[in-house]
Amino acid sequence: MVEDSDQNYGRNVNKSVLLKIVILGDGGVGKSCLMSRFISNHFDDHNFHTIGVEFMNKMIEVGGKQYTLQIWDTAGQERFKSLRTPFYRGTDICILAYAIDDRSSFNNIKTWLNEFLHYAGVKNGIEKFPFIVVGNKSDVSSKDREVSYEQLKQWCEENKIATYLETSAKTDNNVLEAFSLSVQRYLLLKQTLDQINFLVLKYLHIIYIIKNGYIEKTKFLDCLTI
Ligand SMILES: Nc1nc2c(ncn2[C@@H]2O[C@H](COP(=O)(O)OP(=O)(O)OP(=O)(O)O)[C@@H](O)[C@H]2O)c(=O)[nH]1
Ligand SMILES: [Mg+2]
Repeated sequence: MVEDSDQNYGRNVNKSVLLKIVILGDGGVGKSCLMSRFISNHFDDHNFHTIGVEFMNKMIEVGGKQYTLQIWDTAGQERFKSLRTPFYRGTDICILAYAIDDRSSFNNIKTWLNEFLHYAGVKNGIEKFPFIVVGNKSDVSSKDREVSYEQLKQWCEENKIATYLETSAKTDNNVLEAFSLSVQRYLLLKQTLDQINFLVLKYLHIIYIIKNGYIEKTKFLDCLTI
């Protein structure tokens, strides 16, 4: 997360939060289409695979506050692994995508999760990082569906991921909701982490204030004014 602020005569006139989001998943699940639907409300029925990574920015309002989402669309094909993984570091939110008419792309979500955890250097555990699992192509007919919503729900519960939904880049179903939900999840987890990172401990007659893992100050109870 980066806070951008423009100073004007010492006043803070503009403050926006930049969040880096990466979209991961097998080739062909619709990652690039999800990004272009969200960025420019456009759907292209093309068949070009992404090579490496591409990123685009878009502003979004969540809870009355503006966020600039920097969305990194990655190449899902295995041969591009070395081109995409260096971009995982510094990610704020990770979208794990599969296509509901492609069972193997759903089975591979775990591999994508592990690849991200490894290269992004996530140490706090899955449940403390904002992941969102997206089952794309929800517009396909029921006879072509290979993964049910129940299976998505069950997989996410088993893997401690609280945020998931089905989308369609083609019919514009739940696309804005997916990005908005991911920011909400990010904010919720950040709030919880901030609380954990600010602890006031009382031990014997001394108060310890622990902020971001460091002991910031200690005071004797007698002269305490926090
Ligand atoms: N029916 C349907 N087709 C979709 C949807 N989203 C994408 N597609 C189609 O799926 C194909 C692949 O879409 P892409 O967005 O290029 O897939 P990708 O995940 O970016 O693939 P890589 O770049 O190779 O990793 C294209 O032919 C799209 O038109 C959707 O919501 N519904
Ligand atoms: Mg692509």
